[in-house]
Amino acid sequence: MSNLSCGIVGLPNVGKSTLFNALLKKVQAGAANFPFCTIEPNVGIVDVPDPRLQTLSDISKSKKLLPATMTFVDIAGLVKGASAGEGLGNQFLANIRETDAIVHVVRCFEDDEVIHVEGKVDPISDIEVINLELILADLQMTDNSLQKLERQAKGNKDLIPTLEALKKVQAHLNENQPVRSLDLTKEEQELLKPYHFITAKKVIYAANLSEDDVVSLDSPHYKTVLDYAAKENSQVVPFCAKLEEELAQLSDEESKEYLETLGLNEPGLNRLIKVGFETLGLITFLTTGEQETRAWTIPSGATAQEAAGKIHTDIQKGFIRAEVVTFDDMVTHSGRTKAKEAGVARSEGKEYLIQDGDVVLFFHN
Ligand SMILES: Nc1nc2c(ncn2[C@@H]2O[C@H](COP(=O)(O)OP(=O)(O)OP(=O)(O)O)[C@@H](O)[C@H]2O)c(=O)[nH]1
Ligand SMILES: [Mg+2]
Repeated sequence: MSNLSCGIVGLPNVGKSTLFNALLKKVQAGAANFPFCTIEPNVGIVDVPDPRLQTLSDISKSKKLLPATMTFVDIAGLVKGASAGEGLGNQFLANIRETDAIVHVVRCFEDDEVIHVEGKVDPISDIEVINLELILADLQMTDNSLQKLERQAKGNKDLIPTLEALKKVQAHLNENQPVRSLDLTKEEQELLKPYHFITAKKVIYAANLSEDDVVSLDSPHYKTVLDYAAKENSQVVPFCAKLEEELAQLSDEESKEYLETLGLNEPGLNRLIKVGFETLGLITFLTTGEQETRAWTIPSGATAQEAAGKIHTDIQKGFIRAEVVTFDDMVTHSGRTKAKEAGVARSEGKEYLIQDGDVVLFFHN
């Protein structure tokens, strides 16, 4: 997958599909007030909101504007015992094995009309149910893989390091711990990559709050989620699926006005995507010209030459130099030409570490 992807998990009927639809700004997934509304997974690609693109595009009079994108996968809800076949089971987790991060939707809103599978709103207990099911799903896969690998390793000694690493994972999962909290060497991490453990991925808790609570952030449920997440170094993004659903149907202008009347400065979805970026250690660099203005996603710490490869392998191979102007300088000087005249365009070599918001022009042969 070339762009970033997130799998959405949570109990049934907590607002996963409502969130998914709001992200896509259209109704693609069925969302309704009964558990297991979603059966088949929904996959959608969302533009990463970045106001810098419009600004640059106006300066360059670009014909096209190409934001970075993020893929979201909305799957069936999990319940206690899913790994043993309860509810719809855990088979749908296979659809999010290869995503980069997990968005865990947690119900924090009270509403007697909306069915809660456990009968009452209790975010921590809900989180623990899901986290345990994710651990059990990884454990099932590990157990199966180990059986096969043990047989194969008898005839092929090269497989022994993988076997040992898997056993380490198995023991950890057996203690009800997620793979992400296991200390693994670089080698072990490489060997285990093909297994795509769900609990090795970073988690972002998306706390689904009521319309009032999302403004005041004064909900005890929300606070318990914050505390829980802090202990495992995970991020929490508060949002209100109902509100996001309404916002998604408005124009940008209307949505902005509506948010202002509520005292909010941006949609929760934008925060979710931003936090997704941070959590995965990603940054954006920009290219702009008459043809197009475009956002590119790279890992923080990527060099200019690596960034060039994002655009085309030829530019990476034949890299000569990168001419870098910061976004702010592009705005101050109304474009690259004047920025150069003002002496704020830097010429950087292949080892230069790209910074978020760099507007880059690559020279190559
Ligand atoms: N009051 C209120 N209701 C919500 C909110 N978010 C979702 N709902 C309602 O909860 C119900 C379930 O929402 P879905 O988005 O279908 O939930 P889901 O998590 O996808 O459920 P499954 O697909 O069954 O796992 C719908 O009737 C939503 O309108 C919210 O923030 N507030
Ligand atoms: Mg759903």
